[in-house]
Amino acid sequence: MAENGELYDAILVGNAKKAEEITTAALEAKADPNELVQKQMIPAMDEVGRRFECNEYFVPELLISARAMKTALELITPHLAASGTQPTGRVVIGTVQGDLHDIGKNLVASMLEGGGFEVIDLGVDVPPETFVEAAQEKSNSIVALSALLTTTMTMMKTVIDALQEAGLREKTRVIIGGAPITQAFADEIGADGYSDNASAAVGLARKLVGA
Ligand code: B12
Repeated sequence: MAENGELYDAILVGNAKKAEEITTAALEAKADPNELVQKQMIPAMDEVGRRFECNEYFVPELLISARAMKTALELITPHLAASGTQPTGRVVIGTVQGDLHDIGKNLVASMLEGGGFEVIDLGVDVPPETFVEAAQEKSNSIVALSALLTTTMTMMKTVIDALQEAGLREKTRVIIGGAPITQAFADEIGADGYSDNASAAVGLARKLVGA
């Protein structure tokens, strides 16, 4: 039997259909959605990453595991949102230009929604000007940037500079995250906050809006 959980196994082998069945059954049985995310889904993707690093998995395996993860996450998101409190603030979120990774970003977006934030998700490969336009349209937003590649993390500074140039920096809080990001990097580029996981991102966003 599954040592780390059946959902963990389904994501690890990239079986989206199984992941869907297990998630549906777990939610019907009133399993804690947050626990499924933290104890099975994220650890499964961590193991996928480890296998990729030691050449046990290649890009096709990453893709099918990512698809299984997304299938489960789509089912879980409404339940995370259902556990939320009062609307707390507004977050414009996206993965920076050049970067197509969106699992962590989607998780952060779901948790923020669950935490009562209105979330405007700009998707992946988002150019700096799109973040600026969204921040302009939705004033007093938190802009949340995700990057998973060391080659794209520098794009976060470009977004902060673009906000500054557009005269929006003062009224926009910028939070950043993703596997290669650190607090030191956040400090270096002048971001207002960093967290290494989706739950802490909610606490961080709440702190920044004074909730
Ligand atoms: C799945 C995956 C893919 C999938 C992505 C599918 C998708 N839809 O997202 C695919 C196959 C497309 C892919 C492609 C590539 N990938 Co890839 N990928 C991964 C993998 C295995 C897992 C990432 C993931 O989903 N983790 C699970 C989520 C839940 O974690 P997370 O993203 O870190 O997010 C959490 C926190 O970081 C934080 N967080 C994230 N964003 C934000 C934002 C804010 C505001 C906050 C506060 C917090 C926060 O909260 C999240 C939840 O707790 C990682 C390995 C790894 N260990 O990260 C490699 C990895 C990121 N990929 C890598 C590489 C090299 C690539 C490719 C270049 C491979 C290639 N040769 O084509 C391409 C690049 C494509 C591109 N232009 O973006 C490298 C990057 C190395 C580097 N130094 O930059 C990694 C690290 C693998 C490795 N060890 O070599 N990849």
